[in-house]
Amino acid sequence: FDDNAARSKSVYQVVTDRFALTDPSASRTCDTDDKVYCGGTWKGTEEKLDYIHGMGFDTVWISPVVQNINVTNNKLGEAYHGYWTQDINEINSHFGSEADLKSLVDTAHKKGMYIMVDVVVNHVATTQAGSFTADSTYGPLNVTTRDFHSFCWVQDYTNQTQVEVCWLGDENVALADVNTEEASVVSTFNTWIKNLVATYGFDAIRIDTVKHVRQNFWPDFVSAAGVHAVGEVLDGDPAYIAAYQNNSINSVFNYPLYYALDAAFNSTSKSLSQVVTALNSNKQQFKDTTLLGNFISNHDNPRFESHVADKALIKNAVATIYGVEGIPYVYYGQEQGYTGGADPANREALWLSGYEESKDMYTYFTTMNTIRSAANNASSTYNTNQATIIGQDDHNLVIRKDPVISIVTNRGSKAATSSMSITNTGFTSATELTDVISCTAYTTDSQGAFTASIKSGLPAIFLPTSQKGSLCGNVSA
Ligand code: ABC
Ligand code: CA
Repeated sequence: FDDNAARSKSVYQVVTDRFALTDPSASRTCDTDDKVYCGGTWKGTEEKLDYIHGMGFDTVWISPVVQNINVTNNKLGEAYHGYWTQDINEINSHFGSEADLKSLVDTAHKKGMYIMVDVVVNHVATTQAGSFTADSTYGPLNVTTRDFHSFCWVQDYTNQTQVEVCWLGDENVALADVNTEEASVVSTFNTWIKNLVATYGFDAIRIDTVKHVRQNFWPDFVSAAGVHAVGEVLDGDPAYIAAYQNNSINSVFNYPLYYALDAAFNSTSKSLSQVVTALNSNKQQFKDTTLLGNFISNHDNPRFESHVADKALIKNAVATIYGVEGIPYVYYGQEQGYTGGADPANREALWLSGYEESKDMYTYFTTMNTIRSAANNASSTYNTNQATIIGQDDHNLVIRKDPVISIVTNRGSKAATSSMSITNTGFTSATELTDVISCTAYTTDSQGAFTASIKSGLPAIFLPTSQKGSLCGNVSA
C-alpha cells in the first residue's frame, strides 16, 4: 500500500523468532537472557494471523528476513532478531524457506491483511571489528574498501558525520558500516529492495537505522520499494526527526510522543501537559503528523508494563496513541500483559502465553481498532484530520479528532468518579453520543456540549451513536 492508504492501517509488530512456532500446539522454553533463536517462524506467524486479525490489526510488521551471521557470541548471543545482516540476497533459514515467506504474505492478503517487512541498509554484521574483510559470504557487498566505511565507532551522537560513517555495535558484534555514498552500493540496494518487495509481495517496509545513512540516500530507495515506508530515526528531538520526514521518508516513528507518553502516564502524579507540548511541537516541526507511526512499546525499549502496573494507566496511554493523528503500532505481547524490561527482556516468546483471546488487553485492542474503523467508515477525512486538545488539566486531556472525542486521564484506577464539561465538540445540539468504553449514552445540549463522567480512571471515548457500529450493542440515553 502507499502512504495515503497507510493512514487507515493499524500495525501489530512481531519479533518473528519469538512470536509463533511452526506447530501452534508445540511449546519450547525461551529464556530471553540467552539471546538465542527460540524457534519462531514465518509459518508460525501465518498460523497466527487470525489471532492478530481478531484484535482488528490489519498489518503485521515482521523482523528482517535476510540471512544473518550464524554465530553464537558469548555476550550478545545469536542473530534471532534479524538485524545482523550477512547476505541481503539470501533469506534467514531459521525463519523458514522462501516458499514459507511467500505463503505468509499470500495468506495475509487472502485475509485482507498486509505484511510490512523490516529492512536494514546501514550495516552488515561481523565479529571481527577492526579487522573486518568482506568476502563472498557477504553477497554483493564483497569489496571491503569499496563497499564499507573504514572502521571507527559511533561514539558521539551529536556529531552527524560520525553517526553516518562510523560503526554501530560493539567489540562483540560490530556492525560494519555500508558505504552508502558509493554509486554501485546505491544501485545494489535500490535494485535489491525493488526485487524483495516484488518477489514476496510485501505491502510496506520499516527501515532500520535511518539516521545512520545520509538523508538523501533514502528518497530513491523508498521510490524503488514502491510501497509505504516508515523510518526509524531513534531520537527524542522532533526537529531532528522531522528533517527526515520533510526531506526523505514521509513516515517516521513518533519518538517524541513516545517519550512524553512514557513519562506522563507512568504514575498518577505526573502532569499530562508534556503530552500536549509534544503534540504541539510535532505539529510545528513535521510536515504531516498524520503519517507518524505512534507507539508506546517496541523491541528496543522496555515495555511500558515493565514500569507501569496500573491497567488504567496502560489503557490511557494506548487510548492516546489511537486518539491523536498518526498510525498506531502495537508491540506483540502487550495484549497478553507481558512486562519485559530493556532489550533482551522485552522479547519474550508469545507461545508461553497460550495466545489467550479472552485477555482484557486483547479485548481492549479489539475495541481500539473497532473505534478506528468505525471512525474511518463514518468520515472520509478522519485519517487526515489532526487532533486538537479541547480540554486540559494536569490529569485529564480531551482530544478531539472528528468524529471521535477521547478523554484520557492519568488519575489511575483508584480515582473517584469525576465529571468534566466538554465544549467545542463539533457536534450539533441533541446529538446522541456513546462512550464506547463504558457503554454510556449521552446527548449534547443546545450548544453541542455535554458533561462526561470519568470512572475508575479509565479513558472515555465518544462517538456519535449513529456511527458507533457494533460497539456496545444497543445503548440508549
Ligand atoms: C545488542 C544487545 C543489547 C546491547 C547492544 C549493544 O547489543 O542485545 O543488550 O545493549 C539489533 C538488536 C539488538 C542488538 C543490536 C546491536 O542489534 O535488536 O538487540 O543489541 O547488536 C535499530 C533496531 C534495533 C537493532 C539495530 C541494529 C538498530 O531497532 O533493534 O538492534 O540493526 C541506536 C540506533 C537505532 C538502533 C538502536 C538500538 O541504537 O540509532 O537505529 N535501533 C540514543 C541515540 C540513538 C541510539 C539510542 C540507543 O541511544 O541517539 O541513536 O539508537 O543506543 C533520547 C535521546 C536519543 C537517545 C535516547 C536513548 O534517549 O533523544 O537520542 O538515543 O532521549
Ligand atoms: Ca552508516
